[in-house]
Amino acid sequence: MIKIYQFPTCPYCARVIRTLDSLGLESGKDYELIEAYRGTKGREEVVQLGGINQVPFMVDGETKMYESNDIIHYLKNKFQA
Ligand SMILES: N[C@@H](CCC(=O)N[C@@H](CS)C(=O)NCC(=O)O)C(=O)O
Repeated sequence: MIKIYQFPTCPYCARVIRTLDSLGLESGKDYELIEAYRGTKGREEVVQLGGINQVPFMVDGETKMYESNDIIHYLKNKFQA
C-alpha cells in the first residue's frame, strides 16, 4: 500500500491528499496516511527512509519521493485512466 507521510496543516500535503481523492483512491485500501509532524515517529521514518526532513513524502514499494508536484505527477501517471 502507498504510504503518504504528512500532517494536517501542511498545504503541500493537502494538495497530494486532494489528488488521492480526485483519483478515487481509498484510505486504508489504496493508501495509508502517516502523521509526520515535526518530532513524531512518522517524521523520524521520513528521515530514515528518504534522508530529507520534509513532507509530503511518499513510499510506494521501492519508490520513495518528496515534492508534492512530483508525487501528484506519479499518482496521476499510475492511476489516471
Ligand atoms: N516544495 C515542497 C515543499 C514542502 C514543504 O515545504 N513542506 C513543509 C511542511 S508544509 C516541511 O516539510 N517543512 C519542514 C518541516 O516541517 O520540518 C513540496 O511541494 O512538497
